[in-house]
Amino acid sequence: MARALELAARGWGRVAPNPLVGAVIVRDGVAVGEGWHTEYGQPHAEAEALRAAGEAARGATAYVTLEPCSHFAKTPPCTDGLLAAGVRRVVFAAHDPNPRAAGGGEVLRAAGVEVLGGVMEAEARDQNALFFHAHSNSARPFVALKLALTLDGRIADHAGSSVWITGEGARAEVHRLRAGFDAVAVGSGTALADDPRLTVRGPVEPRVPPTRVVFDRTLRLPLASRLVGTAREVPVTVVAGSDPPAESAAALGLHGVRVLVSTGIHDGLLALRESGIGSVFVEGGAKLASALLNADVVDRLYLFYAPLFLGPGGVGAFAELDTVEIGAAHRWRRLRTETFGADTLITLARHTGG
Ligand code: AOF
Ligand code: ZN
Repeated sequence: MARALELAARGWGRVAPNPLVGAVIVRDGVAVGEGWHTEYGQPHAEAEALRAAGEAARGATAYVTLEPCSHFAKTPPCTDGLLAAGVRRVVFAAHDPNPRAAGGGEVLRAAGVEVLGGVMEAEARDQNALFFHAHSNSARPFVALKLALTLDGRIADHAGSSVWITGEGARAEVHRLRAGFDAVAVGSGTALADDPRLTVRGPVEPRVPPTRVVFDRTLRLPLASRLVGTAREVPVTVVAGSDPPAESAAALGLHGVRVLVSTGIHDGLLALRESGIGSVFVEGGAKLASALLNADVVDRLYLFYAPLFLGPGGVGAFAELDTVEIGAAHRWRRLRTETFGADTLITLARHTGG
């Protein structure tokens, strides 16, 4: 199953809004076929692994990271494929939250296949957190917050310069992460200070380029910014406050920028979801990061720590967080620690599956 999860990860950036899924067919203790969901609309992981295994699948065990589907949609049901191939046993990680496709476990069991579900389920749910969120009853997008920090929690020096905190490896990882989200967002302060592009320029080319989002209550985003200048190539959405300056809204609209009106951060997220954005990768700055954390709407944290200090004059990432007593503070769940050159990435989840 660990191998199947590894394979599933290869679909990052290519399969959303469908899930990352991996599968391994094992016979007599030997992997005879591997597969993963490579591309939205293409064959499911099980079908790929069965194709690779061929006749060797007869009497074998299939390990799949998601309960095999039982529905006809873009592709025929994987339950049919597994039965036709003569697989004797199916082990899956997470139960399918998609009501249209779920129930494959029962279908297989009724057909005489030995079925075991829930193996490495937590890992599988963490890997597919965006998919599980989309099938939850939450009305807002999945929110990930990424920050590049110094050891003393600064995201910029006293002059506001932030570009060189983390190194090249960490920056490449940020681009890889961006590719898996529907949107990449910053606050207006960061948009003004850095004039970012927020495009994906890394190891994974996203199937659909993420929408660039700016949380910009009073529509300060300059028409001359790189974001506005490229809004017709890769979409830009601005989340404004409830009464944005009409002239700015009209001018942004003329440049191809979508302006959403909101009464606050939570409402802004709902508006994004209504506009079709199921997941947002937020990259700061400090004000937006604190606002999201204070509103308790961050599902996942990607904290890149670079080995330097900038001192109290630097811009603190968390300066505007609400103060809480130690007994009441929420403890995040660590998913991973990884290193990228001199930098360390700590990935944390808010909830189970977050
Ligand atoms: C995938 N890839 O490897 C597996 C999936 O829209 P469809 O027809 O491709 O079906 C999507 C559903 O199928 C998905 O929501 C999930 O419930 C199930 N399994 N989907 O895209 C896969 N195994
Ligand atoms: Zn399937």
